[in-house]
This record gives sequence, C-alpha cells and structure tokens, in this order.
Amino acid sequence: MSIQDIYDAVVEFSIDKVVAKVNAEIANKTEVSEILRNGLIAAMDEVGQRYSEGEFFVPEMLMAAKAMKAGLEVLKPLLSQGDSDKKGTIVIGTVKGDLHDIGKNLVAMMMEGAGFEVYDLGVDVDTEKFLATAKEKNADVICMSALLTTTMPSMEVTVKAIREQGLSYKTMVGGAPVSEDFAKKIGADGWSTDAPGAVETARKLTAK
Ligand code: B1M
Repeated sequence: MSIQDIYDAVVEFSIDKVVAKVNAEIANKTEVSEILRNGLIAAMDEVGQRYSEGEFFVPEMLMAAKAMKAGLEVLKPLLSQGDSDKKGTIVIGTVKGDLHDIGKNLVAMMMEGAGFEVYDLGVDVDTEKFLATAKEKNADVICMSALLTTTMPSMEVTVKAIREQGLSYKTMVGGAPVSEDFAKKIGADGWSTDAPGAVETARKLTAK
C-alpha cells in the first residue's frame, strides 16, 4: 500500500479504489499534504500530460476528475478542520467560461480550514456575480481561479471593475496558467501557485 496506489487509481478512473486508498493512507497516518501532492494532484498532471499527447480525451479527463473529487471529499474533513477564529470573508469562483473547479475547491476547503468565511460561487463566474456577492457578504478578498489561458483575461476585467467602481475589495488570482507576472500586470493584490500558498496570501491581504 502506498501513495502510488492513489495515483494509479486516479489515472485508472477508479472512484472506489481512490476512496479506499485515501482512507488507507489516512489510517496509516500519512500527511494529508503528501496524499494531495504526490497522489491526487500528481495523478491529474499525468492525466493532463496524456491528454496533451493524444492518449486521453475529454471523457477521460472528466472520469479522472470524478475520481480525484471523490478523494478530495474523503480529505475534506481533515482540510477544513483547524483554526476556528474568524479571519476574514472570501468570495471565490472559477472565472467566466471556465469549468475547472478541482483546484478552486481545494483552495476553498483550505481557506475554510484556516478560519476564513468562504462563499464559493462555483464555476463560470462573471464579474457581476463576483461583485454582487462581495457586496452582499461584505467580502475582504475576491479569489479567482482559471485553468485555461483563454479565460485568464476575465480576471483583469474584474480587477478593473473594482478599481473603476472605487471598491475596496482585495483580489487574488491563481490556477495552473496564472503567473506572478500576470497577477502584477493585471493589478491583482495577490497570487499563489497552490492552495496552501493561497491561504498564506489571504492571511496577508486580510491582516489588520
Ligand atoms: Co481541462 N484542460 N479542459 N478539463 N484539464 C487542462 C487545464 C489542460 C492544461 C490540459 C492539457 O492540455 N494538458 C488544458 C488547458 C490548456 C490551456 O489553456 N493552457 C485543458 C483543456 C484544453 C480543456 C478543454 C478546452 C478541452 C476541450 O473541451 N477540448 C475543456 C475546457 C472546458 C471549460 O472549462 N470551458 C476542458 C475540460 C476539462 C474537464 C471538464 C474534462 C476536466 C475538469 C473537471 C473539473 O474540474 N470538474 C478537465 C481536467 C480535469 C483537466 C486537467 C487534466 C486537470 C485539472 C485539475 O483538476 N488539476 C488539466 C491538466 C492539468 O492541469 N495538468 C486540464 C488538479 C488541481 C488540484 O490543480 O486546478 O491547477 P489546479 O489547482 C492548483 C493550482 O493551480 C492552485 O491550487 C491548486 C493546487 O493546490 N490554484 C489556485 C487553483 N486555483 C487557484 C486560485 C488561487 C490560488 C491558487 O487563488 C485565487
């Protein structure tokens, strides 16, 4: 039994096996970060690689995503337990035109675990929805995730709208194609390459 079994189960699209193997690693006291990084996330990178090489197609990406999500559900109670002091209010979503939600879900779970109040708007979220929810919930930070190079520009639309409307929400961007240079270029307040880093950045952005 090893982390490699989790990786293999995702690449084989076996939901039952992923759930069983993740539970086994938890029972084995393996670090959650290790299960995530070397098991579930590494397997999705492999799936993306196989898609790029023409070995997998969209249905295979979808099946792997379902297997990964099943594994994340098992980990969720461990990711969301932690600091109970309220830190700040976060509105998070995957940007307009983009349906990838696994990384965004992970960021949301870890932020909840860190004590933030998190409003997750799901996928395909436009600027109006981000701003309307931020106003309604009196948010501190609007967090935007994008996995497609074609959807990254809508992050800039939201950042610009905040500036033009004279609003004070901080913004954070992330997702595989999003770089620190891009974040700076569009005027976002924060950026992170992964979920733990997103929590750190949110802490800095909400520090009083
Ligand atoms: Co898509 N897809 N996909 N896909 N898919 C990618 C992203 C791709 C890189 C695959 C490839 O070509 N190798 C490619 C994008 C190319 C590009 O634009 N550069 C791609 C493509 C092309 C497409 C379609 C266009 C395919 C098609 O239809 N022809 C299509 C687009 C649909 C749409 O969105 N409109 C599509 C569809 C899909 C599925 C629906 C089948 C499925 C998504 C299911 C779902 O999410 N519910 C899917 C999947 C699964 C992938 C890959 C294989 C895996 C993504 C994933 O979940 N990774 C992906 C290849 C890859 O990334 N290696 C691929 C695991 C996840 C934990 O990582 O989301 O990166 P990630 O999140 C990370 C960090 O980025 C960060 O934290 C997380 C880790 O801790 N992070 C943040 C994320 N958000 C953050 C926000 C933050 C901070 C950090 O602050 C706010």
